[in-house]
Amino acid sequence: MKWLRDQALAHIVDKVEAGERLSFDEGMRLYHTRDLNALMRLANMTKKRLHGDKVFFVHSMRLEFTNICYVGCTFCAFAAHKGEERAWDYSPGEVVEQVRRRYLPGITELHMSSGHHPNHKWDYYPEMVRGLRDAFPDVQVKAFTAAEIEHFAKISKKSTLEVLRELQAAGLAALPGGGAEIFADRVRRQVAKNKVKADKWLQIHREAHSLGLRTNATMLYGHIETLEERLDHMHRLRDLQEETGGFHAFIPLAFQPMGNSLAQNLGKTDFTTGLDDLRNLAVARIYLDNFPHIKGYWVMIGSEVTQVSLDWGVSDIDGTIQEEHIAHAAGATSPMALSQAGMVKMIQHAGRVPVLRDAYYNELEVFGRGGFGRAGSGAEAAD
Ligand code: V47
Repeated sequence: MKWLRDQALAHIVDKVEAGERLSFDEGMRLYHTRDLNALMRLANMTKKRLHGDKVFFVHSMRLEFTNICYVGCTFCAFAAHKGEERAWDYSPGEVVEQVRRRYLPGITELHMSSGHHPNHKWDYYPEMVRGLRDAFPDVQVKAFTAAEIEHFAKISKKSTLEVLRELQAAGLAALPGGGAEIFADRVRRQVAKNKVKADKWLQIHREAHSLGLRTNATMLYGHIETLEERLDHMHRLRDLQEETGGFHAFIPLAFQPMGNSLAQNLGKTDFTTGLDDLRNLAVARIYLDNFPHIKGYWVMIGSEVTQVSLDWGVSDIDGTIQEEHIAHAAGATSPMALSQAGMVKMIQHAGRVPVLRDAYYNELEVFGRGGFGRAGSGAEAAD
């Protein structure tokens, strides 16, 4: 292979070409290689085998129904205490009103996750989902992280399985992947010591999959975790996916360093670098061979790196979003929203085929390749 400079990857190239699963040590070799061209090619090869040139996105809306939270994760700049001026807390009726106010025709996914509110009773949550389903029957509600599901189980004195079942009956379509952070105990104790434990997070996703609810998985990186701890996180997800097949997407979340005590205590003011983001996405694509999608999350890595990531294994770039507060509270410099036309252009100019999906990954519209190769052009070009 002319293009391979790091001969330590030769065996990995053979395995990826044959569609074989990598061991932990091989995954670590990918994290350490300086042969970025080879890493990119391997990720691209894996992505192409699954999706060809298609890249998925969703016309979506984000809503955080409260920022009041008692948990105290050290990376979080979003949470507020009750009574603070910047705190907000919508009733189920206000949630419906907020969605109505921001709704744009064609939106299919509503992504909601929020703080662990100290006072809301359990009924508040299924009532909110039912209200949304009745008011917007065409919108699929992807809501509540496994951390929130555990919180609901505590306040309702129900099992997490029962909580999931009742939310599903109320109209919940899928679970987002938040609350995973880093599974390794050493890190979890320092960044999210009062939140759902790693095994419980995995168990809740296992239960959701058993009910037919599809879910996502995230990983918060770029703070105090080691590369081994990142790969260990992926390894645990790969094992669960092997068991259930219920994950849609893996989403690395780049640490945003403003306004949170973790960054302050580390004296950290810098963001992850573009190459760290790309390497991480590529390793994820190659290592998580049983995950349908690796998502490039433009809110946290920016539109430019997200566009480049389409050559590094990414097959999904989330959605139009409308308004986002978790990353922006922590210093994200990305815009609050992208237009559908902007997302199509981003994908087309990377030489890929944009596919508008819904929350279940049904393909709603497949676009042409557009003006790839013609600078500044959005016009149709021959393939
Ligand atoms: O769980 C909080 C993270 C998550 C910071 O499932 C931070 O499609 C970086 O889960 N820097 C919520 N990250 C967002 C989330 C998500 C995002 C996009 C898509 C999906 C999906 C899910 O945000 C939290 C936490 O891990 N987070 N603070 C921060 N300072």
